[in-house]
Amino acid sequence: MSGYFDHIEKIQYEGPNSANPLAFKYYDPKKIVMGKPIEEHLRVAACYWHSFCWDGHDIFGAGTFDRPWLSGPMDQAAATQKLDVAFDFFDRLGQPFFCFHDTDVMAAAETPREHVENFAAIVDQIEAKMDASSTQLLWGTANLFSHPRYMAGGATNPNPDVTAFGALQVKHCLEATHRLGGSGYVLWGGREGYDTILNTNVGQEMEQLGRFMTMVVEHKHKIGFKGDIWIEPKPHEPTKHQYDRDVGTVYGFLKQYGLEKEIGVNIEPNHATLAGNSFEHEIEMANAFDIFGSIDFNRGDPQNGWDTDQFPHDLREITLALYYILKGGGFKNGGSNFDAKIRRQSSDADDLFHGHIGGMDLLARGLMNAAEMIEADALEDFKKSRYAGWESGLGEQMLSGKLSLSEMSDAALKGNVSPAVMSGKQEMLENYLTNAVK
Ligand code: XUL
Ligand code: CO
Repeated sequence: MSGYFDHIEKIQYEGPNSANPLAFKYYDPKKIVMGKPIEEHLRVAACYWHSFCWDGHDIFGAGTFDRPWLSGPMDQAAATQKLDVAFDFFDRLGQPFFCFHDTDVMAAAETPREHVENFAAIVDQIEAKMDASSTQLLWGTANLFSHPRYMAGGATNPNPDVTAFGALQVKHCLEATHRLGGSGYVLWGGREGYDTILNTNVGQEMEQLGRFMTMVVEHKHKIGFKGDIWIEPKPHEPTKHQYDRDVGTVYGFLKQYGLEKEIGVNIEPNHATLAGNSFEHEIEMANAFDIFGSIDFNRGDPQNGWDTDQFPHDLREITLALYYILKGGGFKNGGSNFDAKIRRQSSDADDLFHGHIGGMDLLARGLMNAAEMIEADALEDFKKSRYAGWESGLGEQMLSGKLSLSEMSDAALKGNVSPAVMSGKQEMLENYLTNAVK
């Protein structure tokens, strides 16, 4: 008990008719959907950074939240207090998982040795906390973007000494993730990109990134970590161009370095929309390439062109996302991390609960909708008939490599028919989705 959340009772499932804002209306963890409890489908996680490391400051103003552990230097005592508060929150919410960056949890460090010592000290404490709690680690990650040393990137820095510091952080964080039983390890390339092409050797930086990722994979196998490694795509912010801009780009990069069977993706909706993609497009691209891993659930704001990291609230979008996640086989080592922060004016301690409760209820509703859609799968049936031509005859022969371009062309000449148009039935399918969102 940290004392910080003492006024908040443990959050319970009370059902859709409850008027209690501090209760789950839909997230009934043990309820069976498609043969599995909701909690096992969703594997919901809270993130450490937005929930416990941010005091509400923005570029125009100071912190607005009362977070005593953030009021002074981030020394060992403050890191310990933060950990107490975080686990108090997880326990009251009944949170199955959490995610962290190394620098979120530890006392601040300047030198490599200090980093190793301070991180090791807090990992011991995290392990003790986890032993006394039901909250598990979903994934860990190293922060290679906040410290000024990383202003020109971690793996893609022009100075190999900076990359060596990054290697030290990743090595220790990957080992800690393994030790704490995490099921994934994330690499988000926040500054693995550039601000101006005038000072940047793109080809050189890609080579550095390719080798760095390969080293991470080699180390994973060396230490026997059985979880997954995921790259988190994002097109820009903080840098103008980030190399891991979206799922398709990440797949091309993985193929180039022979890593497509070793590394998957952690998809974030607000990153997808910043890249000009929809959330469901990114999920389906990952399914198509067989690199789907995990999700950082959040949303942007259509009027703002940056990563606002808000808690999700669009049931139609979440239903569709969960439909495609389930169609791809659902989460395995991955899960639903809320990489989301409450707004700067949400300054009460209980606002953190409202954000997570709303997000978890929304995911549970989306999951139930998606499961119903799959039961009588009108979208699948429609697509099956739409693409039926590719299962036999000319379509099958082309796909199985039996026809050359000339033979395909000859087949068109031989039949000499102008193919009939076939309706895509967009409105009918959109109506179907609208009616499936309950
Ligand atoms: C930044 C972002 C990160 C990653 C982890 O946009 O999403 O918090 O999730 O480094
Ligand atoms: Co994220």
